[in-house]
Amino acid sequence: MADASNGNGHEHGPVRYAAADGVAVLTIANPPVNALGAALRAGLAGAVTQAGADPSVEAVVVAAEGKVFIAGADISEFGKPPVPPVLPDLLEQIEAMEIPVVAAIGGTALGGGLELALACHARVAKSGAKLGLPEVKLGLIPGAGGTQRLPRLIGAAAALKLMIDGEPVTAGGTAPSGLTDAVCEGDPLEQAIAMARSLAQSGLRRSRDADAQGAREEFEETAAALLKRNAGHPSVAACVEAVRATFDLPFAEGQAKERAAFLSLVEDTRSKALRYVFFAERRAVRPVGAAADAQPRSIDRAAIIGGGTMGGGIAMCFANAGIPVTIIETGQDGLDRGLQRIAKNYDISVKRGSLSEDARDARLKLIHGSLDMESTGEADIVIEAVFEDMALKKDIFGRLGQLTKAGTILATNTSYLDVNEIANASGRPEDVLGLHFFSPANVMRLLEVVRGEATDPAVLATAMKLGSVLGKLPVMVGVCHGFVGNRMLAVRNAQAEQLLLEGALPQNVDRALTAFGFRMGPFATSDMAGLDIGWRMRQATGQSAPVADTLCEMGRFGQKAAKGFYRYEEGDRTPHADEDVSQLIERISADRGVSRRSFDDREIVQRLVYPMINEGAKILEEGIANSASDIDVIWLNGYGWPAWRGGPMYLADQVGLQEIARYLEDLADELGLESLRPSALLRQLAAEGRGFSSD
Ligand code: T1G
Repeated sequence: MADASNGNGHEHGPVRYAAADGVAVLTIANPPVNALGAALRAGLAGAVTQAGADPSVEAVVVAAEGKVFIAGADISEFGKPPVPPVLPDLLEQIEAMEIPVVAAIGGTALGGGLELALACHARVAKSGAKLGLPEVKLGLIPGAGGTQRLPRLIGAAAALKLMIDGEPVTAGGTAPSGLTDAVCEGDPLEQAIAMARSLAQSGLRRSRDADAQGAREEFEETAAALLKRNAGHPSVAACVEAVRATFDLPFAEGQAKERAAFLSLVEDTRSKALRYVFFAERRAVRPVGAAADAQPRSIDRAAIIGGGTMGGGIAMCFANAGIPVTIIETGQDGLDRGLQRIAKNYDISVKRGSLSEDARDARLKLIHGSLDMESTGEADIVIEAVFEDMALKKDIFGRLGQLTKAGTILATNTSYLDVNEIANASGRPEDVLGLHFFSPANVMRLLEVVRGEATDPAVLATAMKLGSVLGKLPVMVGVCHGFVGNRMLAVRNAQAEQLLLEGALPQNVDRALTAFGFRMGPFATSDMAGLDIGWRMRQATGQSAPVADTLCEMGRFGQKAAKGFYRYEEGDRTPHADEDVSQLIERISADRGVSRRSFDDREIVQRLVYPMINEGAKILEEGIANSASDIDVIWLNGYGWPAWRGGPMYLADQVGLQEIARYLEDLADELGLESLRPSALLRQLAAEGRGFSSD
């Protein structure tokens, strides 16, 4: 390897320069992910200039420290005044070099990181290195030549698919041929140096000089299919136009077209929201307060109390992470059903091709069953996932407090009950917290980590780390009825039900919310989950929802009863408006003397979302959530809030809190509901002309 000690070493900011035996090695060291911020771009420009000016240097290799080669442009710089050298100019400088520049890709290369490698004259990658252009996930397109160079290396159709999919491919695995020039096991540096030397003799080639690869009609067919599947996505159309230019325009003109589209998308509100979400999700998983300084405990064995849908899904999360787990049930039939459901779920994944048979078998070997609570004795964490009955949960935690070893974490998966009351029943509340998984637990990323008033910070730190180990998105929340997500959902559903009484029908409300960007509206969602769940909760808490309660009394529990708010054909989950329900709703309105009126989509969205935002403000006031962005992350990952709208609290800042406060005052007056009045925090921020976001 080139040695800086020979006097040819030099530091260019986060780039180490070391020339030896005719090859200059530029090593990027810009933790945590070598993002191409201004300092790194300047460092690379300086190092490349030094190499080009040194007559003893006949070739260059660009390498990087860490598990990530380059994570891409620095996303935090978007929307700010550009600082030269901008990335396209830097890449043009690299590509224009008269001596060969070879990329030694030892780890993940994404976005501008892969574009830098494409501008090099060759690419040597470590086997398994992830290579991708994920810009569409940020509502962007590659903005540093990727739409022009990649098609010239792997073909226009393949390039377009890779960009629109946004997922990385792996070197030596799923990467299309032409993306790399060589793949090696281990560190690619030595092979990259050898390739650089070889190119110095044989002459270099630039991807920009190649013709567009692949048949035009194949590209156009691919483009048409992708445009149809992603109708309305701003990045997709721009990507197609930019890649199409590789057939019709010289490189420079195509790159100019790409750059114009990229700069326009950077200013698009949808991209701004997606970039907000990128950072919000990374902030959310970091423990805060005393938990941030606490040492997490190790979790080598787990136990789940309850082998139902939730318990089985949670057990799968542990097995998927390679952690042995025991499911404890009260009867053999229940245990067998639970284990069979898990095996079936894995078989479905194998059939879909998303899981190998070996992986399935390995995971099943990690999942054990028991009828004896004593078998929790060896577990480092026990998660209770029985149905929502406080007396039962308290009995279980009383026994777990006796049966488990000191330091074992005891967690309840309750979705709304008082975690403090459950914790106190254990006799060791400091080891107890809530781990609110979302159904299906083996699929949904969100995990609300519910801190009890006595929960030890080390227990919280362990839970946050475990959440990430299980591939979840753990967000710390406090104890209240429904924590964060379900508490706001209850407010939204109450308004949805109220709208039915005032004149809307389920299909009107659901259509407004799906047009807003939700995959499903509140009524179709209730039918899918089962109306009886909410009915039981309302009966337990003395609440009522006239329409939903009446439907339950009629046995219309939703999809499982082939009718709820909608009716369903045999074996088909498509909701169909039901005239019987419309007449029932109109009757209930009449019985209450409510004169019905129509509502447009805009008013329906305001009616459902603004009270949710107000509840989010109360959640912040009470310290139940640590930040407004945590509330957004919960709604994005647990309730299907459209990511390109940022989240309810992000939306509030876009709408303006003054308008929301004014709307809520009017609504509270109209409905005579004091609970709808703007919260103190919302009123204060509105008066100060501020928003929820601290940024
Ligand atoms: N810019 C700025 N900060 C970034 C970053 C980026 N591209 N990527 C990661 N970070 C921060 C992140 O916020 C976190 O900060 C820390 O690094 C670790 O991240 C011109 C326009 C590379 C797979 O979209 O996918 O290039 O919380 O927790 O789990 O055409 O980071 O520590 O303060 O995610 O090991 C395209 C985004 C940009 C890739 C590593 N690139 N990054 O995952 O770490 S647009 C991306 C990732 C672009 C060009 C276009 C992942 C990772 P903090 P992390 P990780």
